[in-house]
Amino acid sequence: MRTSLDRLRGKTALVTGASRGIGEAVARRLAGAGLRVALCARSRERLEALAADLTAAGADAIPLAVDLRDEAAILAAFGEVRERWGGVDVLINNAGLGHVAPLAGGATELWREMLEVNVLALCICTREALADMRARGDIGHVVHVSSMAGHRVPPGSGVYSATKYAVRSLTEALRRELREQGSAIRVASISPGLVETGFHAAMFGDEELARRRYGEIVVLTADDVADAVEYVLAAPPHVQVHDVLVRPTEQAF
Ligand code: NJP
Repeated sequence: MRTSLDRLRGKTALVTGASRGIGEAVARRLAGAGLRVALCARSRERLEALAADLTAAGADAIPLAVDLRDEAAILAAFGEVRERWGGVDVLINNAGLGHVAPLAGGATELWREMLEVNVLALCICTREALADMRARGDIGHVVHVSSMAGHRVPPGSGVYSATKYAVRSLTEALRRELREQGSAIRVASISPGLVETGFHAAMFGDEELARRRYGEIVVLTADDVADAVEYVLAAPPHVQVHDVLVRPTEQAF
């Protein structure tokens, strides 16, 4: 199987959660391969710095400061990409978060945020990207960055895990919808295990705790996940890599 993204040179990718971690690594990888990259997240300054960095290296990148809990802001971001580049060919639904919010006693607002970003925004972005892909020859690729928590339930991760099980079912549902419609658009889900990013510091509100967690075993890097995204996107059009699970070798659960 070819492992080069050459076929996608000049195409447009929109990456959510591009301000750091896995999203940033994927955005860098795609820009390096010659795709135009729209960078979405809330942290405007980080996106502007990343876009400037990628542009200085010869890529085409735009920062789109968007809170994915705000549908109007999502629609405006897609509108901007359409105006500038004609629409999206590759969507990387990567933005996501976890909260410590148990089913017994957890705060509704924390559950709501996980559901809105991890599930609802992913659906809205997918719908908007599909409209673009249809208008651009009914071809394209949607990649969800899901989680191993969508394949088994880690202790204490109730609603977070539920959001990632939802992503798993949404991946298969979209694959079926697209097949029924005879579309050439492909969909994939990538489920990482433990990856060293800002995720756990944000989840626990404690950088030291996150650092200790990442120090217990040799964990994945954001680049390891970008490798999986590249593998999925580089598959030739007749090959749909649908479900990728990537754990650190030492991860037990
Ligand atoms: O996490 P982190 P990762 N609107 O916290 C953005 C999954 N995963 O890279 O808005 C817009 O460094 C946030 O941007 P900002 C995980 O579930 C990870 O590890 O500027 N954007 C940032 O760019 C997630 O789906 C691990 O704060 C919003 C990004 O999301 C994906 O990997 C394990 C937003 C989060 O970056 C990437 O996470 C696993 C909003 N409302 C699955 N809220 C792992 N790291 O171990 C957040 O199984 N973002």
